[in-house]
Amino acid sequence: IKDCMRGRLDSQTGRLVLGGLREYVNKLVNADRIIIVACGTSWHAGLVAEYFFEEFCRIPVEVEYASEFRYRNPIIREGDVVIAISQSGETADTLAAIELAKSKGAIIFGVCNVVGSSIARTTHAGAYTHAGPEIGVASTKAFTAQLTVLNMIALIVANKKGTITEQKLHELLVEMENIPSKVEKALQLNEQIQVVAETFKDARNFLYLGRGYNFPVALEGALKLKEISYIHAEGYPAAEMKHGPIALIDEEMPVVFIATKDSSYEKIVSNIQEVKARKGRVISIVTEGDDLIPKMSEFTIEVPAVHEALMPMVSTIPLQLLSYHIAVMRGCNVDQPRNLAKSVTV
Ligand code: F1P
Repeated sequence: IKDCMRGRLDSQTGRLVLGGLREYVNKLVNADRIIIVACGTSWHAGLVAEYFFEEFCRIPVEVEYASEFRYRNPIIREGDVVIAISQSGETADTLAAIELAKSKGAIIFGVCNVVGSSIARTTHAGAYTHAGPEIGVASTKAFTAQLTVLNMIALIVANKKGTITEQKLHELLVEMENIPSKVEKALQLNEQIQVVAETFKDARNFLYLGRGYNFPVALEGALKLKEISYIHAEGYPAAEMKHGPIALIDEEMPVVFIATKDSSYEKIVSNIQEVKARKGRVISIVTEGDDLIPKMSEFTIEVPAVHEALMPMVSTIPLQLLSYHIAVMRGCNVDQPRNLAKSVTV
């Protein structure tokens, strides 16, 4: 994250700069709509960005699976701008989605980790995440870095559009600068999370629930568990639970709530009550100092407080650790999960 942010705040002028956006930045500022295309974890980063861009830039955002987008005949109008997100920069579906959007006249921004990768080369402008090489196949630190860069882009656009006050911008930038130390704190939860992993390592299913900015985090937590532990897991918006997944809950079902202190806190407390009433086993990720949700949970993991729009960068960490420990305890190869490739190039 430090690398992502380095040099992004011009110390002379105090202005935000992202060199890779070049002359195209005004396309984003004047965009009528942003279409984000990506796959897997990168798609989840895109979902977080949807919340962030809509809140601070007031630009409508659509987040598309590149693997679907490329095979339909999407409507792209003048004024639409595409952002493609990819860790490897080589994902075939994302590349094909970019080519399709380009053929319809769209301007494409890339958010890639691998410098000089195919996606980085084919986009008009963009920014690298500089997360360093992902050793394992499953994306982890790339996700945090993608969120950092996407937030930076959104803040630059919001600043230029005037949809964010100077005070709010300053507040978010200060919070962003503090994220690395908060991530470090979250990593120290390791031993606590090992205990949770030990308890649930033989579970056959997991449910992950979150609201608002933590909804994509729920999806990402479930994906990490599937990818490296081979346990069936579903991520869902907590508010959607009553429209179906609630039927799955019984005394065997671990339910991970990403329930940090934010504007939907009270609502998620009711969702936890609904799960408890059906004897589901509640594991909650909460903000440090929360004294209500821990009383309702079998296990509680506390993460440092942070602005809700930035929370995904912190609340994802315990979920990654949980998947990691469960995978190791089940004897799975965390770096090279079965059936998965680092770059899905077909
Ligand atoms: C997309 C992705 C990863 C996932 C796995 C397969 O890759 O779905 O999120 O962890 O490696 O590919 P990318 O386009 O972000 O490189």
